[in-house]
Amino acid sequence: MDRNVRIIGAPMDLGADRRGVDMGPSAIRYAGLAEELEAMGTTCLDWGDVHVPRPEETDPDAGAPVAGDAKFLAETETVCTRLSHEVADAVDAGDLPLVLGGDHSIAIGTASGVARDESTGVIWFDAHGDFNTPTTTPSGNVHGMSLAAILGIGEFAETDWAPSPNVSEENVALVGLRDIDEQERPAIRDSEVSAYTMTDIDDRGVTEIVEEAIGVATDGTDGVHVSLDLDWLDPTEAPGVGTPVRGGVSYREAHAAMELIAKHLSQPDRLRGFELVEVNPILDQHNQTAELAVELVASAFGKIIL
Ligand code: B3U
Ligand code: MN
Ligand code: MN
Repeated sequence: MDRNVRIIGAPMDLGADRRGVDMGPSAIRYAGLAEELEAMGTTCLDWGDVHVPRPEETDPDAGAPVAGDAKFLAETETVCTRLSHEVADAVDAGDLPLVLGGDHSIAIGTASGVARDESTGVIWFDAHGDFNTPTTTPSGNVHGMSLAAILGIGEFAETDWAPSPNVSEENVALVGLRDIDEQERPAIRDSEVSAYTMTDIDDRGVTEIVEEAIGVATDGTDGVHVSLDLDWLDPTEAPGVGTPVRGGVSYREAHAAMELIAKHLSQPDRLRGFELVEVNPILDQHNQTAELAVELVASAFGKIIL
């Protein structure tokens, strides 16, 4: 990695039901993120965390500022707006922003900052589609809506902070899907995003699928943002996530995918942002999931085995 990596923590847990994911940034730092990247010859700058209000400080009766059910949406807007500025500053300085979540609702802020000035493809590694809207969500949790928000789908089209206009559906690839809600299915099918399920990975292998996803994200864009939800992996490898789903990618498949990111996006320099989300240390075993997250970033940033 030739550029400096700027680490930005987003200890957000308002977008998910289970507390604990707010400790994700600490757990990932404790797992040796900066040390691992420095050992690869990459300069790491730790910018600290953006402020996230505690649920106890907020007014649960304030109501969502859009129709439907979206818990803490006003607070999510505040946090994502802050995060978007931090990320855009990193990009402006020529650094690579590496955002540590927090639940996946922070992706709205990360994408907004990464794609503020340039057309950006997105690769979304996840068991879930995150394609719900406030009227289709079964849970009211914004972490299950973040990709729809970035794309300005449903009620999010009425907000000025959620959509990232420089991210087009045709340049978005979801990889690893295996848990889609009833109303998410037609929404994903009717959109222009490319969606790859675990069945696709079984059929065609992770290499072919990820290369295709990289092709989708780079087609006509200036750069690519990678959003990595740790529940993309099988829970045997990544137990420390809020909503584990059996049947995810293996340890080796995950590294193979990240190595392809390094191979295809480093020359020329097309990686514009990277985020790690949904690490929940309370549910983890000996910080295993945070350690895995560090390893995967190292692979994505070009760690050479020999
Ligand atoms: N699709 C469900 C569950 C979920 C989404 N993202 C996560 N879980 N991590 C929902 O609540 O929208
Ligand atoms: Mn997600
Ligand atoms: Mn997920």
